[in-house]
Formats: sequence, structure tokens, C-alpha cells
Amino acid sequence: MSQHLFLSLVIVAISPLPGGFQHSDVSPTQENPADLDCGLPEPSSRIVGGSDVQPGSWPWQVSLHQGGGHICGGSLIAPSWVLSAAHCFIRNGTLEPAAEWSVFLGVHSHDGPLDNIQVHAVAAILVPDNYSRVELGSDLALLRLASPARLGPGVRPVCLPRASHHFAHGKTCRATGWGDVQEADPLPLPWVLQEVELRLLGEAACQCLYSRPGPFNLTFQLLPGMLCAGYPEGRKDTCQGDSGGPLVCEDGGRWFQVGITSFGFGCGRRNRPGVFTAVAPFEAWIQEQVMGSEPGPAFLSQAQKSQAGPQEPRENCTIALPECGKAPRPGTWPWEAQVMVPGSRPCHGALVSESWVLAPASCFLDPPLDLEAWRVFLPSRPGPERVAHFVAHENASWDDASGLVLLQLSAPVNLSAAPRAVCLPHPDHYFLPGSRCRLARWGRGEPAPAPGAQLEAELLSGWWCHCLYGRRGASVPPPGDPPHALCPTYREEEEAGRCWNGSSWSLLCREEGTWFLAGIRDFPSGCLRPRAFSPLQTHGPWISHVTQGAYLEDQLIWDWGPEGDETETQTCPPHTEHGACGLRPKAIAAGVLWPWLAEVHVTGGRVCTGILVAPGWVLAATHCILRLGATTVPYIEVYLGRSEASPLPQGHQVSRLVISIRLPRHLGLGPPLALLELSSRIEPSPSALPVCLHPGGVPPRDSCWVLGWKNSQDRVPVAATVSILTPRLCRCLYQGILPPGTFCVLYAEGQEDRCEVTSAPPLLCQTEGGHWVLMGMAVRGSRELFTAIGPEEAWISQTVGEAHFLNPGGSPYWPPGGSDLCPPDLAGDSGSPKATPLFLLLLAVLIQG
Ligand code: 4AZ
Repeated sequence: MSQHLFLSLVIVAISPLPGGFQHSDVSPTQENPADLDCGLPEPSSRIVGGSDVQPGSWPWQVSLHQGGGHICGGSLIAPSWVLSAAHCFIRNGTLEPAAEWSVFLGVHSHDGPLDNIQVHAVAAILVPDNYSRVELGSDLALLRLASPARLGPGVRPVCLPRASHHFAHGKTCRATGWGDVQEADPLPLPWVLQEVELRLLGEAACQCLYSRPGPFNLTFQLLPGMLCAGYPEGRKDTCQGDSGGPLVCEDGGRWFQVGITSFGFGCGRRNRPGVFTAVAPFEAWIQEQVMGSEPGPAFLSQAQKSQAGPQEPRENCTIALPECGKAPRPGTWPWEAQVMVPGSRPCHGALVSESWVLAPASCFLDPPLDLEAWRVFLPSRPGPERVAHFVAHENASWDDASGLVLLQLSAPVNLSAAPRAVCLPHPDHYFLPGSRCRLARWGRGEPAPAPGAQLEAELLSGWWCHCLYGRRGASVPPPGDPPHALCPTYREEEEAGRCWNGSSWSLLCREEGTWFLAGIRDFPSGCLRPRAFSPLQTHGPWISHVTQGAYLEDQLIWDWGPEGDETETQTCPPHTEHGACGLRPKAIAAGVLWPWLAEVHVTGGRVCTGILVAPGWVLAATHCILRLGATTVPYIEVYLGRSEASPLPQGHQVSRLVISIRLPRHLGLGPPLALLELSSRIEPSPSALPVCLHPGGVPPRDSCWVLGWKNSQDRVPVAATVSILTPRLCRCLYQGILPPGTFCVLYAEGQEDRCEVTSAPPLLCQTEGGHWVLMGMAVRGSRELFTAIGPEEAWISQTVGEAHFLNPGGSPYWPPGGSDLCPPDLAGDSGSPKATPLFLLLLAVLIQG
């Protein structure tokens, strides 16, 4: 952290000077308590959203060092006493040794005048007995210096308020420190002390803000002895490294320390003001600790003119709403910025603050030389803006399509209804599955191909998005971890099926009416669906570091649903070389339970079961599709995306025409399987995803299902549990009638009538990896016999190109099952065996054996 560097630089800077900055050995000041002049800064004269202080303006500010670096702030309250926060000195429940700490006085910056700097050892650290954790209050500490400070210009004590001293809410006070300038963004060199104006918030107003669920759904109970300062809208605050430092308010011409920087939820966040230890209530404790010390701290009485409590205006509970991301009409984005660079097409970016526009680096082919000629067009502005600075993401090379750049406008613009900044997500933002999103132009994006409604999209769950694109067995990032990709799925699948080649888009997602720039996709995406967007939240810290004022907003909706409760790590089933297949999580938003199950509507009203085996291909049983004696090729339509209970909203269903029927040549006249070529591809989504294909050999032992419809009228999908019989048992049962490449199944008790057979239902198994594989399609008129797809692998792979045949796992052969003789009573001489209870029992025993 920068604090560490801070000390090193201070030491480097002061070491050549003759001996003046060693632990001070000067004798105590001659001033007596009555003379101790407090709270008066030199006449000459971070904190989030603050500014550099003038040297000498806050002469009581101290920097507390441990292990060679700045850790916390503090304030000089008497020549031998420094006030700070307890939490700075307690690690794992124990107070750290005083000898490890040094107190730096009179520091302004690394560059500042050094002649006032004093470094003192610490003789004792005192913390209230009842201090345990910051959130429980009493977060204060007193440090007794080993030698008293020499008071003079740049080193003076602050005044302390009496217990009765009242500071009116709404009063503007100052906090000072060398802490981070944003969350996780250290104060840059040369570490000039920062100050920020903060307003005192009354207890009711602060509690009202902290009672609203905020980041991670957290709320907080303000306790006696705490006070809040800041603003409902955030943006100005103390931050890490400021702790222990003073919050001072002026009263009667002197500065009183009203608070000690203690904690907060993040820094500068909306509705999360900084929490301070109130100093006045601890008068007695402080007096007790410093008793006998001469001179002691100056507790001064409240100046007469100060308002008393009852005259204060009543505070109302003002919750701040986001200042970013409001769009009156989706599609007309008030943050849309068009960057015009001479000699090239306009580049679309987004306004992220008063002064900064975010855009893809790919718009700007070369490092810019002449920013003078650049112009930025923003909505509702009378003319174009000029560009003052160009900052590229550290990782962006000039041809790196995912790179970002920030353009600083030469003058800030007033933010109102338009232009307005878009909200940016914090790194831990979790866009809920099902969030409503839209695409917006980004980079050299083409205009939308049709009316705005087509750009409406819904976010897929992390599981789907990650597993569709993720690697084999990859683990899915839990909610709150930055996702690798965001995948929106389109509701108007049909029209949007047209390709937007050469387009690049950003993904805007809405939470409670506020739009976030959630992701960017900066390369031609062709027709691939779902489009995966690179999440912007990983770039939030960089954007906020450069702009010092971009609108990073907390998540506004906190229902993490079942996915959020999932504690075990989720992993993706293995992929084939063509991507994901056979994914079917337990619960999905869209409600499509069997995303590969297709309805194949054939001329004449017949409906057959089909299975999506690749984005452009459906497999079906030939006998269902082509009726004997038919002389014309039928007109066939395929529908996918039906849910189990009821048809989904229109948007989730997709349909395609069949443009050709392919049959394997080698099987002569009656091939059992047919491949249907679709008029256009159906890209993977939770409502339409190809199944994996079984390459032959031993099928998975358990979890096999015949998947069909309860009846062929309403076509509600149903599944019947079955076991696949060994070839030997199958031959015994179906002696004489078993076509080659056929296998047979045994239904679990009571399951055999679940699906009707005229639609030729498929047989699927779930593998140990969790994904679903197609084993075969029903033989005409049979419930128990299925044509295996394994033997057709070569034909299917050649025809389809992207068929998801799994690698043969385990043994390609059934284990030898004893003798070749059939068990007694099973070697029927007729066709279908009788399923008597005795027969089923015997089979069950044989299968398990
Ligand atoms: C800290 O970690 C800290 N925004 C101090 C103050 C605040 C947050 C964190 C208040 O020292």
C-alpha cells in the first residue's frame, strides 16, 4: 500500500538533514494549560473528493507509523498526547506494543517544508476497556508521547469539546488525512495532506440512511458515541488510511475536534456516510487518562453564539437516488457520446462523469497526436466538446479489441436529464439472472437493424453463461465474484436472428429503473448467440482511479435467489470440441426443461419428436417423418423452447423450416434415423441447446429416460425412467425380431405408459459429468426398442459437422454377462415379451447383477 511508500519517502527526504527529525529529546513546552492555545491554524494557510491542504493549515494532524509506513491518522491534543482510533492499534483482539509506533508531527507532504517535522516515540497506548469492534463504538485511543511535542508553526493542538458541547447538524466541518482517495485507490505522490468538507448528519438522518439495505444487503445500527458526517449522495468521504484522524468544526473562531475517523461502508458511496467516534461524550474518559499531565488537553466551552439543540431544523430522512443511469426512454441514452476523429467514422462511447467519456481503444488506431481536432458530441449540448486528455487502459495495446480508453473533456459539462452519466458497476456487482438489458452502440457500431424493441435482452444465469462458453469442467464464479462473461438472451429471437455483422455493442442492464454499463463487446459477433459480453465491473477501479468521479453505483436489487444461496461450487459439465451440449440445470429462469426437445410438425398434422443435435440440425425417427408410399417431400416445421408446464412467452420459442431431409445411404430403403436441416441455425440458449450424442459402447448405467409427450395433442413433455438392457438380455427377449443396431429398455414400475409412442420418442441418459446424451430414437410402434445412434456416428458427424459426440468413455463393450444362453422363461418365441411381475423382478435382479 502507498502508506508504506509514504514513510520511505519521508525518510529519504529528511535523512540528509542534520539530525532534526530523530525522536524529539527537547524538554517539555513551557506553556501552562491555560496558555495552551488550541484550534488555531496558521493564518497562511484524502480523503475521497477532497483537495490538497495549504501547509500549516491543520497543525494538529499527525501521521501514525508502524513498521515503516503510515497506518492511521491522529490529532495532537496536548504536547504529550495524541488522540486516534482504537482499531488502529488492535490486531486479533490484542493491543499492539507502543514501542512499534512513531508519531509524525508537522507533516504536510513528501515535497513540503521539512523544518517543522518532528518524530516522537510512543510511551503508551490507552484504549477504553469496552472497545471490542468498530461497529460497537468506543473507537478511540490516546497515545502518550515518549517526549512532548515542541509547539510552534505547523505543530499545534486542536481544541476538544466538553461533553455538553453541541454541534448542530447540517454544520459543515472538515476531515483530513493521507488515506485512499477512492476505495482501494491510494493517495498519489507527493502525498499532500487532503482535506474534505463534510456536513454533520443528525442521528436520525444517519440511521435512516444506514437502515436502507445497501452493499451486500447490509444495514447498520448507529450507537451512542458515534456520529456521521458526509452527504446522502456520497462522493465526499474519509477512506482507508484516514482512520484515527480528526473531524474538526469551527466554533467561535477555533477548531474543535468533533469526531475521530472510525469506519464506514466503502468510501464515498451513496447513502453510506462516514462514521466517526464522537469526541464530546468521551470528555470524562480522556480527562481521566491524561490526569496529572501538564499541560493537558484544552477542553473549551461552547462559544455563546452557537445554536442549542432545540433550535435546529428537524432533519428529514433524505435518501439519495442514483445520479447516473436515468434514461427517459430506453434507446435514447443521455450518456451516448460520439467521438469524431478527423478521417474516420464516428466512435460511440459513454459519458461516465462530468468530464470523462469511456470508449473502446479499437476506435483509435494510433496513439493520438492531435487531440485539438477531436470533437465529442453529447445529447442536448449546443455544440461539440473538445478533448483535453486521452488515457488508455494500462493493458490496452492499440490493437487489443477489449481495451478501453478514457477521454477527458476540456471543460466539465453540467449533468442533468441530458447529458447524464451512465452508472458503472463495482467489482462485486451481481447482475441478477433475468435482468432486463438492452444493447447500445459501442465503438463503430452500426445502427440497430430494426426498432429498439429488438435490442431487448434478458440476462442468463451465471451457470448458463459460464458453461455455454466456459472450459471443460470449469467452476462457475459464485455471485459477487466478477463473472468471466455476461450473456444476454434475446426475447425476439426470430427477428434478431438476422446477423448484425460488423457491429459492436455495449450491454446496458437496468436495476430499479437505473441503467448500468454492464458489459462491452467490441468485436464483430456475427450471428453467435447468446452473445457473451466482457463484464465492465473488472474495469471499474481503473475508470474510477483515472476519472476520480465516475459514478460507480452499488447493486440496487439484492434478491440473489437460489443461485446466491448455493454454497457448493458449481462446475460445468464437460464440453465437446464444438462447445456445450446437453446442459440442463435443475432450475432455470426460462422454465424450459428439455432445451433439445423439438416438435417436428409434418404436413398432414402429424407431430414427431425431434432432437436438436447441432445449431442447424434436428434428428428424428424416419418412420415418423416420412410415411411409406408418400411421393412428395413433406413440408416440415420445427419448434423448440416449450416448457414442461405451459408454453413459454412467445419470445422463448423458436421455429425453423426444414430445408432438407438427409438419410444414411448405406442402410438401403428403410433407414431408421433422419437428419433434418434447418433453414437457419438456432444458436445455443437455455431454451434451445443441442444434446450430446452417445458414441456407442456401454451406456451410462443409471438415469436414463424416454423423453416424449403425454399425448400428441397438447405435447406437454414427460420423461419415463428406464434401464437399458444388455445386448444379451435384449436378444433373449426379442429373439428373431431385433433389427441390427437396436437396443432395448425396461421401464421402471408404472412408467411405461407415460409417453405416447407414435411420435417416436428419444432415449436419453444423464452422464456422471451431469450432462445429457442421446442414446437413440424409438423403433416404429415400440416402447421398448430403440435405434442406437452410436453406429451412425460417421454419417451424423459428416452430415452435421458440429455434432456433439462424446469421447467414448470406459469400455466400448458390455461386460461379459455369463453364458450366452438365455435365462429360462425369457427366451420367448413370440415378439414382445409379457411384462409379468415375475418377469420384471427377474430382469431387475439380472440388471443389477
Ligand atoms: C478505514 O478502513 C475506513 N468511508 C475509514 C473511513 C471510512 C471507511 C473505511 C469511511 O480506515
